[in-house]
Amino acid sequence: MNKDKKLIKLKFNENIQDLKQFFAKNGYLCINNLFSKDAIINIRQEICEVLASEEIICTQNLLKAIPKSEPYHINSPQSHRITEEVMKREIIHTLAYDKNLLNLLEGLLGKPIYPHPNKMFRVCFPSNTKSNYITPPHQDIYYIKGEKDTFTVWTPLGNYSPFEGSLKLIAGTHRKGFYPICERQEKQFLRCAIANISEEDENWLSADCEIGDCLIMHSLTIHSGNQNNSKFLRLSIDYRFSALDGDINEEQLNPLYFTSNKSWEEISKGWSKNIPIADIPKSLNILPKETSHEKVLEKLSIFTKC
Ligand SMILES: O=C(O)CCC(=O)C(=O)O
Repeated sequence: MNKDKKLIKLKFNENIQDLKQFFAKNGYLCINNLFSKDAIINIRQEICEVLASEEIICTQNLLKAIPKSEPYHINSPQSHRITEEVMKREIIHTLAYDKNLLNLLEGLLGKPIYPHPNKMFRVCFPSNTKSNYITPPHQDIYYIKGEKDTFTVWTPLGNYSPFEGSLKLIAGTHRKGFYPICERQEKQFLRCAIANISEEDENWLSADCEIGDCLIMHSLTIHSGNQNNSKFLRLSIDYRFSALDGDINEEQLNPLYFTSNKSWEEISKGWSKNIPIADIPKSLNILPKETSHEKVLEKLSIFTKC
């Protein structure tokens, strides 16, 4: 039984000043029913098709996502193949332009927002498989760099409680700067700079999510996966957004695993809508990926002073 307290869920059409105040204080917004359930189920279906074609899940009852293989390794040829196939699915990218989402993020930031072309999806295996497939505690700013006021939007592709491996976070950590990084422990499977914070900390809050919900976090908010105790894969996608006229790390403009995969032009061939994924707005200030964390932390934030 997971002993974490629960994240507070809010509605996207609540007063924007109230939402902004909540976000500035807590570093997160857990929004109920932001996306259409059909859109999320369609994304899930497409990811499941890719996983089935790689024999990761059983093809009968595709949407149940029962694994039939051991976890594949991040950065393995199989993981690159899966990523490329998933990223070719137009529907993964169109969701980042959802009107409700963009209105909400622009309302929080108070200026036009830019959906980062680089997107992630997660396949979290049950804890009874060989590897411990939990995302350890971290702050996204470590990887994303660019603007301090970058939003992570984590979207579950199923109904996930902490038992099924939903996300958890510590509210208010975005106001405490950069947490020291600790050594990777042997049991930790994912390549990730782990924030030095105890799993036993009593301030962890876990999400209890339904299809259509999403979790918006500040780039400095400490968050982590929960162990997936179910027998199904936990599937999710995560996007990043920041000011259209702000700094951005060049890596955020590329597809995931750019070096081993294809360009946006190749990935987006045949898409029906004109998603401006390869058109980089002139208003952005592109920073080299080697930019230091010190430089990023010098940036101002409208959310960290409350
Ligand atoms: O889904 C997960 O396990 C991790 C998600 C995450 O860390 C993120 O969206 O930044």
